[in-house]
Amino acid sequence: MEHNKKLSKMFDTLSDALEFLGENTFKIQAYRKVARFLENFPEDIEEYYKEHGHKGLKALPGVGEKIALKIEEYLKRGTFKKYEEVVSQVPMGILELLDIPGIGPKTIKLAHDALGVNNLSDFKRVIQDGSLEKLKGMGPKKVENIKKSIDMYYKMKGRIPLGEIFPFVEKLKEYLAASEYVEKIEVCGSYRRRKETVGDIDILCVSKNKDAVIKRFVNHPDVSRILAQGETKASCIFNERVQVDLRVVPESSFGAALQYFTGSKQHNIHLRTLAKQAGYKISEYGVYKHSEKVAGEREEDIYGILGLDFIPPELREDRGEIEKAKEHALPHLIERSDIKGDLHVHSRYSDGTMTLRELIEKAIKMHYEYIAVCDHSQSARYAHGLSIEDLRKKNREIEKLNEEYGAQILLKGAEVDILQDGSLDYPDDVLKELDFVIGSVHIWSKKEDVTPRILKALENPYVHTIGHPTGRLINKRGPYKVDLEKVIEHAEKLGKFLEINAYYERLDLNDIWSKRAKEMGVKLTIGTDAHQIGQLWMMDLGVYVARRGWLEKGDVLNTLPLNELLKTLKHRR
Ligand code: DGT
Ligand code: CA
Ligand code: CA
Ligand code: ZN
Repeated sequence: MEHNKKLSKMFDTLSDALEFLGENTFKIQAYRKVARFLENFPEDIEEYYKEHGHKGLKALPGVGEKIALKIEEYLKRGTFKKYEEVVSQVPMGILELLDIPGIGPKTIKLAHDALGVNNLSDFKRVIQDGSLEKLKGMGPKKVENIKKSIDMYYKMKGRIPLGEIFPFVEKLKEYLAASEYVEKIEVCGSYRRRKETVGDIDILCVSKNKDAVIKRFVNHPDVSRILAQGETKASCIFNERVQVDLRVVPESSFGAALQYFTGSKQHNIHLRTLAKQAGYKISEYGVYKHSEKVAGEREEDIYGILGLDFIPPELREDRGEIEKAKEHALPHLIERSDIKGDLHVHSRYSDGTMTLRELIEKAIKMHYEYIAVCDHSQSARYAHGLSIEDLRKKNREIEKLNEEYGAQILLKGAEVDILQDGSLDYPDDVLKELDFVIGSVHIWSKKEDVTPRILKALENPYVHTIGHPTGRLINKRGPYKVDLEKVIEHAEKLGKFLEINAYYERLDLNDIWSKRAKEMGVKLTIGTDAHQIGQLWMMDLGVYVARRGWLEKGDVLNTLPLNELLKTLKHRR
């Protein structure tokens, strides 16, 4: 799918560049449409082209003769002439600016034409000195939003969403573990703590042949650059995107190194202070008392010797876990195996690619008791929302399939838009026919506070949970304006739930807000928001968020077996 992504990005850049150059809008719209289509196209465009040829390309929505030729050219030579031509007319610094989500080509063009802005540092200067604000059509509000977008861009640049890197890291670990010389291997750092984004990847291993392991590492086919290569350490950039550090340590200090390099830094600092008070010294080599080594091989012992219970990596953020470990009062964290089903997936009925039959088969494969099929509602034109008639048709198909499989595996669900006035996008008598209802805000204006809409939606007796409660997209856009304390309070009062959306770019609610919800007495539902069969694994990511949020099995609705789940869902009405 690399080609889909890259080509989609190229069409986006092409449209941005054309817009910056002041070209005709019809073409630009066409390129943008293709970019969006490719982003979501479930098949590999190269495979598709091999099978269906030029004619097949033209059959795709938004693809005419000219665009088909561009795609073909790209598949042959990795780029296309139109792209090269246009992009070469735009200064490099402008291209970077165009890449920042939240700053449009029109604004950049304006700043370029009127103030000579050619790159990000020019742009920051004209924000600082107030000259951007004075331009026609700008003003303080707009500039404020641009500032926020730049901050976000800086903050996120380089940090990679956990879910994006996860499959790669697991494969790399397997690749290294396959060496006969690797005795133990563990990925540590923020990755092991399952933080929502990671800066770099830290791998630790034990080996009797350090040299062979380091060679195997730097010779991996995906290495684009070797940054450092020593006797016990190496650092490489993989796929021009992510830095991986490998350290080979002796068996006798593996536990200490694991503890040290898992972090977080704050957690380690706190732990060291505690150790000092008890007369110990901790380092990446072990725990020492009067220069005698008293622990180091096993990670549990590092905590044990200080009188602490073992602290799961997801909790190691210095948010009170060390105190709780001392009191033997750590939460018993939820496990992936506690999850009995997925409470948010989309089917082909709306904007997903899965048939209901594929979903039921997948549920069985994953040992799920249920999957709630929550397609978009009628006014969600952007996502092929279902008319009432189609929703009912889908419900009947679900009933028939469940009957065929002899169990209520697919639940009749919907992800219903919370409309401008807080009402829901289906009438109550339609919602009543559903097993599970998610209310979501999908459309909002920048200045709008959506809190009243969500509070009102919670009051609808048929709504069970609020989908992706903040609307943020990691690295792409911040949350909408919402007072989550109020939302949680209201959900608690009404006995409603809130969602941990496990889609890798959302992870919404996040760890901190999930913890807050639990503290305030609200349970969470976890759903992947999968649109394709290859996305249901993201339940893992949702469980990581829950664990980082200190949640236990009882805090998550979809740990319930089917019968109890259905009882709970009905009871809430
Ligand atoms: P990242 O890579 O930004 O997502 O975050 P981490 O937590 O993986 O941080 P990284 O890669 O810089 O370092 C890995 C671990 O090494 C970190 O979690 C804790 C440990 N560490 C790094 N620097 C220090 C330090 O100055 N003091 C202490 N106590 N530990 C450190
Ligand atoms: Ca790291
Ligand atoms: Ca590192
Ligand atoms: Zn949604």
